Amino acid sequence: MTVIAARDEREARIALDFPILRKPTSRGKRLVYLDSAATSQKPQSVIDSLVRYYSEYNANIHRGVYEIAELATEAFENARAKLAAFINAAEPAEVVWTRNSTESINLVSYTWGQNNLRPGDAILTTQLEHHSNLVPWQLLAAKTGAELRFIPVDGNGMHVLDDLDRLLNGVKLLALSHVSNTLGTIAPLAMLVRRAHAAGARVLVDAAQSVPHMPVDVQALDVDFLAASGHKMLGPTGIGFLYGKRELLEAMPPFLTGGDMIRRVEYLSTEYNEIPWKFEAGTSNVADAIGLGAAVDYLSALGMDWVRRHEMRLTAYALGRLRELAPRGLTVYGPPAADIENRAGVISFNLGDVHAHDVASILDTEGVCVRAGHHCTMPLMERMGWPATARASFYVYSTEADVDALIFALNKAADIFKLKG
Ligand code: 7TS
Repeated sequence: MTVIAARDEREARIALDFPILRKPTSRGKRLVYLDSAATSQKPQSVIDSLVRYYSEYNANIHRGVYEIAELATEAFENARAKLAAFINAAEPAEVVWTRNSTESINLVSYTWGQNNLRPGDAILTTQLEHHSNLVPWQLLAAKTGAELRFIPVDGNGMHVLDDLDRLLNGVKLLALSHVSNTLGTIAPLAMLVRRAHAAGARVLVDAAQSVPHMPVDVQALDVDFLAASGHKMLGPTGIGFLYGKRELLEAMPPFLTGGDMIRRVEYLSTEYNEIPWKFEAGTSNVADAIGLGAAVDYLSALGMDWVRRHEMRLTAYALGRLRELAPRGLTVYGPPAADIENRAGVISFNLGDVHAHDVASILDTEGVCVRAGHHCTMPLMERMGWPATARASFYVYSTEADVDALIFALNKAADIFKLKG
């Protein structure tokens, strides 16, 4: 049984590439997956690439001289080159494989951070950050004696930049998310990078929610480091990457040590490998790197401009339809609907006083998957005074029919909780 529902033929065709979307829920409902900010679904081509690797050329890389080992090494390095081209890195060596955004950010904090920060320096971040781009800097500040500062946000979750010059004074690192995973706010990145560089700071971008959803050009943006996760961009779990400018990566000490990251080892000393392998100790996640390469192929074929336009259209449609529920107590958070240019396909909301978890549980009975809670941004929730929100998030396979299913299920929740309408 095919249970895809879409208004547009192209949308329907994309959804058909994702086998999980064709499988009804245990209640016999169509799966309406609106939690892509947590993790994305995987197209058949990515799943096939993993099966092909394991069934046809599984071998350890960078050491075998036999045919399948050479095939595995070539596919692994090819995936790195595809990713480098995808974000327009100057060369593949500037892309280091990690497990995810979290590991990428920790890598920079432990290596670059511990070697470049001292008492009197400052790290600047924002009030919007995911814990992954906050806790590493808290730790670094505690270890080095540096001060941790925050760019504030207003009630809509938009950056407040009036005081930027003062905030940037003495800053060695600006570490910020490109897109907020809770509110969908898109940071004015190009301007912030320019201002940070003018103040003598390096910039790390947490791109976990941007690289999957819009064109990101690391050279045009001139960012120093950028972190992202494969699983949020149609790729497998357990693989992510860190982009870093060559001169920075070369000057940094290794993070983890062991096999593969060495050129020559003696009993008492070691000469490290060149970048990017200096940062890839131990057997790499070969299969998932190759799978992420297949995901990059899929996204490149769609075109990232199309992906962004698709999500903008869908977000505008969803914000319009959610307004219908305002009389029943539905509140939408984040940048205003008119500001669609500054908003990604992430919509946080609450339905009256009903706890977001209860709303999400009722939506689940209709096959609609949303996340509820603090979204790993507890300080932001505290700043906004919200105990929790429910969050719908879109991706390439999301359709207007998915939004319609969300609205239908929200009306059901409002009926159950006897909210007027
Ligand atoms: N940064 C941002 C902006 C994120 O949204 C996430 C994950 C991370 C970092 C961490 O990514 P990881 O792959 O290393 O775990 N965000 C979410 C989310 O919003 N719901 O589940 C995970």
